[in-house]
Formats: sequence, C-alpha cells, structure tokens
Amino acid sequence: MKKSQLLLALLLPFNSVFAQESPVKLEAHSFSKIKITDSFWKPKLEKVAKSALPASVYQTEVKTGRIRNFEKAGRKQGETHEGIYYDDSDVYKALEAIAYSLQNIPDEALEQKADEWIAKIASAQEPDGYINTFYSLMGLDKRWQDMEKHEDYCAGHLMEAGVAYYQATGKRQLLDVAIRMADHIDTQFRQANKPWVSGHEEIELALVKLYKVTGEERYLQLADWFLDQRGRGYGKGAIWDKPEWGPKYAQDAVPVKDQKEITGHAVRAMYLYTGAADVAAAKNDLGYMNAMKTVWEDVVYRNMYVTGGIGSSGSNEGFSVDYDLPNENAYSETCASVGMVFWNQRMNLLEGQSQYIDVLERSLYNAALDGLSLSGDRFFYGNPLASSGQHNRREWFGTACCPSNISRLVASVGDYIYAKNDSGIWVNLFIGNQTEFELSGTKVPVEMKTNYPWDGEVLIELNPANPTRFEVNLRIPGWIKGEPVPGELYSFLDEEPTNFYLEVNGGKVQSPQKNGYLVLDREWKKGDKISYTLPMEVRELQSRPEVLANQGRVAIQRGPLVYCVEGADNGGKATDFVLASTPGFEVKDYQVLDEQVKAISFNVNGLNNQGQKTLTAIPYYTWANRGPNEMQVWIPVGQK
Ligand code: FUB
Ligand code: ZN
Repeated sequence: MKKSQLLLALLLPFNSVFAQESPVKLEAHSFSKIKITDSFWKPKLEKVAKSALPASVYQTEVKTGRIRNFEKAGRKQGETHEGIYYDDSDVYKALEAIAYSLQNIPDEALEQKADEWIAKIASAQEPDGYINTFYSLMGLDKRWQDMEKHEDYCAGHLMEAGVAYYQATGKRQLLDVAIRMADHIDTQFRQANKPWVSGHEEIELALVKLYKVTGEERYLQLADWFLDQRGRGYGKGAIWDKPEWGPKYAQDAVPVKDQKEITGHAVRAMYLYTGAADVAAAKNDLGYMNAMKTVWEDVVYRNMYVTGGIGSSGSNEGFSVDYDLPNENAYSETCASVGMVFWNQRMNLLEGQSQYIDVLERSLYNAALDGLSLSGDRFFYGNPLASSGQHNRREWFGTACCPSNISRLVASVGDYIYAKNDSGIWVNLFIGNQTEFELSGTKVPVEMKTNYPWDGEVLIELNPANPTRFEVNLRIPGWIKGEPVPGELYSFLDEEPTNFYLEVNGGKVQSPQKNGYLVLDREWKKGDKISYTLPMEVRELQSRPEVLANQGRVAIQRGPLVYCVEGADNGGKATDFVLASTPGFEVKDYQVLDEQVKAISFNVNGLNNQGQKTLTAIPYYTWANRGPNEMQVWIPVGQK
C-alpha cells in the first residue's frame, strides 16, 4: 500500500495497541484441520515431504545406524550400539515429522516406511516397558543413572511421535510403545518417590500431549512432577559434574516457579518452558506462568537475535551474559528457534497477548526457516548473522537434532495460524489457508488469501452455516508499530508507526483493540469478507548500544522478514562498505534459486574510496543456498 493510501487508513491510537488487558485463555486450532494454500508455505510443505523427509529417511537408516540400533536391540544378540546415546530421538522426531507431513501430502511409500520403522522400534522395547537402544545394547544395568544421558528426552520424543502418528493414521503401535515407556517411568520415579531431574527437558511437554490423547491424568501429574524436580539439588550426572556448566546449564539451579532469568542450554530451556506452559494451562497453575513471564522478558529484552534466534554461545549451546549477541560466531541453533515457536505459541494461548506471536513470527520466518535450505535437503545447525564464507549448509550432522526438528515445524506450521475460544477466533499468522471452525454450535468455514510475507494484503472470507455472532481478532503485528519486538533490544530508526487498513464487506470499519488484536465482534454471515492491509515498508533497525557487535550498524526489515547482504548477489562481496547517508531503499522482484522473493536494493559507499554502489539484500532465510559466501545482517553505517 502506498503512503497516500495509508493516510486514508484507519488511524487508531497506538497506545491502545500496547494496552495489556486481562488474560484471555485460548486453544490452538490444529494444522490437521487446515489446508495451506499460499505460494510461500505450500511449496515449503512440499519440499519437506519430497526432499527433507526422504533425506532424513536415507540418513537415518542407510547412512547411519539409527534404525540398525533398533534392529539390534530387538534381536538381543549382544551387538553393539552405533552412534551417540541420544540417536533414538532422531528416529522419533523424523516419525513425528512424517506423521504431520502425511496429513498435508499423503504418501503411501513414506507411510509404509514409517510402519516398518515402528515395528522395529516396538521389537526393541524391554519387557518392563523401557526403551532406549543405547542402554539395551550397552548394558541395561547402567540405565537411569546419569540424568544427562537423555533417556527421558528420547522417551519424550517417542511420546510426541506416538501421539502424532496415531492422530495422523489411526495406528496405535507407536503410541502403545510410548504409553508403556511412560508407565515404566512413572512407576520407577514418581510413584517410587525417587528424584530424577531430566538432563534435557522434553518429556514434560510430551507427557502433556500423551495426557491429552489418552485422557490419562497420571501423565499430566508426571509432567508436573518432572517440572517440580528441578532446582532442589537432585541433579546428578555429566552436566552437574562439569564446573563450567553446573545446574544452570540445565535450568536446575532454582525451582521452575522461582526462575527469573534464562540460563544454560537454549533448546533445553525452550522445551522446559513449553512444557511448563502446557502444564500451567492444563492445571490452571499460575505459578509457572508468573515465573515464565519474567524469564520470557529476559530472553526477548536482552538475549535474542534480531532474527528471533537465541543461544548465542557455542560452548554451552546456549545463553551467556545479557546482550552477548555476536554475529559471525552466533550459535543460534535451529532447534532453539523451533523451541521459541513452541514456547511463544503456548504463552499466547495462556494470555491472549499478541506480543508472543510477534516473537514467534520473527523466529519462524527468520532464524528457524534459515535452518532449511531452499532445496529442502540441506540444513543449518547454527544460524549465524554474518559470514566470511566459512558457513555452509550440510546434508546431515553427527548430532542430527535440527533437520527433523525444522521438518516437523514446517509440516505443522498451520498450528500457529489461529487460536480460538468460545468467543471467537484469533488470526495470528497470515498464511493462505482453508479451514473450518465450530463456533456457538455453528460450522464456520474460513478462507484466508494472501501473498504474505511479500505483500501485506490479507483477505479473509467467512462462511458460517447460519448467521452467528463471534469475534474475529486480527493480530496487529508489532512491526507495524514503532516497536519491532517487545522491549527495547531492537528499535526502528524511524519510529513513526505505520498503520493498517481494514474493511469489512468493502466498507471501512472502526474496531476496538485488545491485547494487540483488532476485535471484530459482530454477527457474521455467509460470504462476509474482511480485507486487512498491512504496510510493508522497508525499515532500518538499530539495537541497544549494549550489543557491542551491532554498534554503528543497522539491520533491514520488511514485514516480518529480516534481510541480509550476501556475496552471491553482490559480485561475491558482502563487506567493505558503509550504508550511504541516503540509502534509497527499493523493493524489487527477485529470485534466489527457485524462491521468488522481494529483494531490497540500496546504496552504499565502498571503503577505501571505492565510490558509491548499489547492493541487493535478500531475505535472511534464503542465504547460503548458492554455496559458501560472505554475508552480513547488520550493515555498518559509517560516520553520518
Ligand atoms: O542433546 C540433544 C540435542 O543435541 C540438543 O537439543 C541440541 O542442542 C544438541 O546438543
Ligand atoms: Zn538442533
């Protein structure tokens, strides 16, 4: 939309956007009820199905011994384990991703492969329900001794996969394996009153899923029990023995309900808080929520990259000190960004505040999506914000947590579009899709059409079976306000807020705002159309001066996308320039391999009297698809 049109837009007071009103409890609207139809995400779902998952199958069963470990454990012939002690988790996560993908794109051969794996997994389960190929093959007498050895982490991924595969196919063999392992753990620990601190959180959120699908309250109690074990001095094993790590590494220094700061391993932390939010929602336990709000602020206000990535330090795969956000050495693991999406969704469901979706969207479209190549079969583990050409996407990793994590996220991206409760629906992400809600007993088919994130036009058509009153809450993205993210870590240079344009059935409407959403509360009837236009302007961001790596630099954002300069578009170089005092940003249609994008051209002054030239910036998630390259997100501005 042009500026002149924007002037016509509904100018509502922006302070009301920030008003934090009473919490609204929401439910997710499952991707399994949603058909993604747009030209941004639909091809990505296809790439996951056709490239990422086949790559994962090949790596899991042919190139590495992950499936062989299950075969060996099933045979019980005294064979040895191949690989790392947490490798079982990659098989489960791949199965979970397959389960999601089968719902988007049915694939008989893939389903058959999954069934074959599941039979092998089932054969590896011990008679008492325990399942972990590392200990089955290396000595069951050593199991459950070192809390860091990921036995409960692998069990958590098994539960998630079992639930997902059952929901996708109706087949329960994997779910039953997961249930037996959950029962084994419950008997061994909670019921026996034997302390156990999970060295890598994951089981908590998985148990809540198991509870929801089985209706078995015990699993919810067990999730809560795992949360409650932390911070009481029970932790024992490799993490706790390493002086540079200690309990903070595993979020075990303080009981969860008393935690105030983010510490340690980023993925572990994200899974922990996701699980805590799930338990908080299921048990109406405000204790977790209150603690997490402070921890969330610590992440977002002081420890998050502009890409939404977290965990800057490679040595602990996690957090270091506030504002320590190096660009070239950023760890910013793909799994941690996937975890940010999980956690922020749960926070939004608990509170109904749009600020959590602002963070979710930033992590999803930038740091997380960067983990998947445009071809779908190459992956990033870390997601740096600058490169001298030493970073390259890889086919696989020794520790292969990231590929199937990004695959399961993309395949289930529909989960994050909407939320709902009895009063209506919440539109959180702008992704073209068709779905159906049931509101006040009426079926309400909904269709969203958009070319987001390339432009900001969003059309929503509602077709309730009968005229029905309910709310449609439209998220007002943080990036159209003068504040790109909650807190002040990043701010727009030009703080002038832009505005949206809203029509219902062709007529401009004025609607109140609540918790960062526009509330359209009315009786809806068949064929009603909402037209919502978000201004997609190129905006420069700066970070707080405490972030030393970004001093004297700006980043470029358009809509939810953060941009970068890559050598491949700029004669092989992405360094040795400063932004011109009049950058003259222009948006142009552009292609990075087969990805149609909007690129941004702008003027820079070359260093060492090289004169002015025009560079092209591309969306950050598309970089490093054309070989190793120089790249920068934070662009030096030089002396003004
Ligand atoms: O420990 C399992 C996974 O491996 C973690 O989540 C990742 O950070 C990587 O360390
Ligand atoms: Zn990972």
